[in-house]
Amino acid sequence: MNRYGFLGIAVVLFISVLLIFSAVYLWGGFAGGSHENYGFMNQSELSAINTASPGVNVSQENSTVFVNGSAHLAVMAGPMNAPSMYSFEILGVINPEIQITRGSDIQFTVVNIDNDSYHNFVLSTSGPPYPDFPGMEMMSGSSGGYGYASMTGYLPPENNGLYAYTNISYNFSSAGIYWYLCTYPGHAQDGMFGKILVT
Ligand SMILES: [Cu+2]
Repeated sequence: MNRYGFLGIAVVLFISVLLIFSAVYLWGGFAGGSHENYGFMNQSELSAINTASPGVNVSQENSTVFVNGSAHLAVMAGPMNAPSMYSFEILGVINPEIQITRGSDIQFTVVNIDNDSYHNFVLSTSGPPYPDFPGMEMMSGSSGGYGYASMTGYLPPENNGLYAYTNISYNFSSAGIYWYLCTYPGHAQDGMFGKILVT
């Protein structure tokens, strides 16, 4: 084999390694990253999940959602028809109080229905007032910070009729007060939060 043969083999090997690394990188980046952990649903799928599951009752006048036992709750982030875009909507109620019986496993399906902003959904033991960047303090766990129980990554805004969503489950094993909020800078500060009462 002459030197051009070796050169050819070297080039083929180089390109192969490059392709393999690219594939691993892209797969990891799109499928494995914690902040990419969401799917998309269309309008009819959204309508299908946005109903009260067994054990869930709503009081519009009291802005309260009652959950008796383990259940599923669909949470809409950034409803465009709300007085403020910094809102959650659960079963037609803006930033409702959620009352949960102790020991319940709640599966939240969080859907970003906003057409121009990212949102997330965080369960915390700390209530308002929230600072501009509550997420940083929750993550750091610094003293006087905001204890967080569970959180989703940021969901991108609606795009071409597709809504980003993710699921998050939490077992409310002890009685007390929790809060749900969006930690996108400024959102919780501007009112994107609600109370959870576990009894
Ligand atoms: Cu938000």
